Amino acid sequence: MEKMNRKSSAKASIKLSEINYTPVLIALAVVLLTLVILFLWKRKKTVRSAVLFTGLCDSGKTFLFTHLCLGEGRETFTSIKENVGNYRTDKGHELKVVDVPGHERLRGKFFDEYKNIAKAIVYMVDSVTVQKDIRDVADFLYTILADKATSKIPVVVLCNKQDETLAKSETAIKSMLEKEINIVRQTRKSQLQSVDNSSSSETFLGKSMGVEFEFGQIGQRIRFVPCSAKDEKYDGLTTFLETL
Ligand SMILES: Nc1nc2c(ncn2[C@@H]2O[C@H](COP(=O)(O)OP(=O)(O)OP(=O)(O)O)[C@@H](O)[C@H]2O)c(=O)[nH]1
Ligand SMILES: [Mg+2]
Repeated sequence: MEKMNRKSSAKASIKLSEINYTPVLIALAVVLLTLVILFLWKRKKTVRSAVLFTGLCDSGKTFLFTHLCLGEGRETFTSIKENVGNYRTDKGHELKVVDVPGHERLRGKFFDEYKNIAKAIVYMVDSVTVQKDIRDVADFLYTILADKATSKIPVVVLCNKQDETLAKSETAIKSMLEKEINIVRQTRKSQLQSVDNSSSSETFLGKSMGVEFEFGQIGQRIRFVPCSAKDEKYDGLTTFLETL
């Protein structure tokens, strides 16, 4: 009996030593490598590294971008694609700046493309035409502020073209936008009621529908800064960029 047992255990040990583990080890290595690559890729995608210049057409985004990142003011044309450059702060900190087109058919698409890597948003406003375009200016700002992807990053509403005599001040622009956001909020609510909003990435802005909207009601850091890219007066913006 003991003889038989010894025989069978010898057979088993021979079989185990005969197994070739190389393919199993290769498969494990491949799985592990894929997981590491996926992890790194996802991390890279969500690293917030860019300052996003956005806003309506003609507000001066590309003009300011060329000043800040290329060190010169250039004649600009309506952008159809983004400009990416680097800005070095006074403290020597390098920041990636992305200037995206403001055309109504493009701005939403570009915002969606860059919102997950944005570490701050510069929302550029043409202070001369803001009153005429207030619906669009407020609507796009609402989209940005209500988006969960950007709700934790600071926003600067840069009130450009202050060199023009008809330019509205940053305080006037702020209160104009607060009034208009009440209307935008109402419109969005009715739109959401007519569709399934369970997967919406949009949050409600402000206290409640019955309370007039004020920027102070939202937790996000938002400031209104005057600017004239033409006269190279953008100290408020560069001071903000130092804090990033
Ligand atoms: N008066 C005045 N004009 C400015 C200022 N900044 C930009 N502009 C002018 O505004 C116009 C539009 O500027 P752009 O930089 O092309 O505007 P944009 O926001 O990039 O526009 P899109 O690319 O269409 O989204 C240009 O003619 C600029 O010269 C400013 O501070 N003052
Ligand atoms: Mg442009």
